[in-house]
Amino acid sequence: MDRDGLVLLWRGNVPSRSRFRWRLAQAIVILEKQAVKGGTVKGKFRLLGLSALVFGLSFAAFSGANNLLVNPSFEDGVGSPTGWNPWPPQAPGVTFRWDDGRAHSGAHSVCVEASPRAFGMWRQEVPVQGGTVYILAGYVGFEGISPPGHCNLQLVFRDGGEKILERVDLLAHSGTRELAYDFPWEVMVRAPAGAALCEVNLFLQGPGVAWFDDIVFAPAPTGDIAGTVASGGQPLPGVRVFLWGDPWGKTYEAVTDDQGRYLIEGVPVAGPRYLLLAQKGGHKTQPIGGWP
Ligand SMILES: [Ca+2]
Repeated sequence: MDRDGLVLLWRGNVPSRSRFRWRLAQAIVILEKQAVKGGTVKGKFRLLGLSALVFGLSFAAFSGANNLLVNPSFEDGVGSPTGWNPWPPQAPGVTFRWDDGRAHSGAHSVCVEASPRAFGMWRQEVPVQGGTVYILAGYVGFEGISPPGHCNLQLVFRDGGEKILERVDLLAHSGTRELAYDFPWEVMVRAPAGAALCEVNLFLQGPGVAWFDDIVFAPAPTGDIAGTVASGGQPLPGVRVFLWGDPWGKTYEAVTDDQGRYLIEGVPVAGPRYLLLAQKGGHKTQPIGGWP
């Protein structure tokens, strides 16, 4: 921070290998500090009401309450899994199976087997809203995949006219592995503006075999961040407070009221990789807080 009047209240952990990879947030953070040239700025904030959401996220995701996918565990269907379609429909060198011999939960998963350079995927299309942050996770297993062959979960966002707006490929796998959870921290991505539809693709490029089970595609839980900013023990009105980080893809902003209070609403629970900043003329730049 090198601008006068911009105070770093707290900064989250940023060890990501991918901009879509997140750890869960600390539920409560309180900061107090710190003398700066030209005045004392004291910042406090806490995450309100997030702890249950945060710590329940991995399990809540599988409760089905928020999952937008139909038949995410592939247990329903007659002859083929309800809600899911193989694509492309005619794919030389590709076999699609509704597998009853391997599963993470229940009795079924879906399977794709492909010869070298052939590719195929199980697909479900889901209505989405541009600007909303979604989580994606699921169980992926594979056998005998040789690079450049790979399998992964994939999102393709389209507008109302079906034009592709953005494609998001999660970590690609090759080799052999039993069904295991992708991704332990969940992956979050903001739907681009104008998005109306998202394909959730369970993708394989051969050679090899891939299995998928218990897929979750859901709006990320959100919470509010509130706190106060004070100077010399007195509430400081008119302070601009920013929350800034990926994968939100935008800055959340609030201005403190005459009691020095601010409230930032509807923030996706995707911490703790973000910066919380406060800015007011007459106060000097000063880092506070640090790595949790
Ligand atoms: Ca299943």
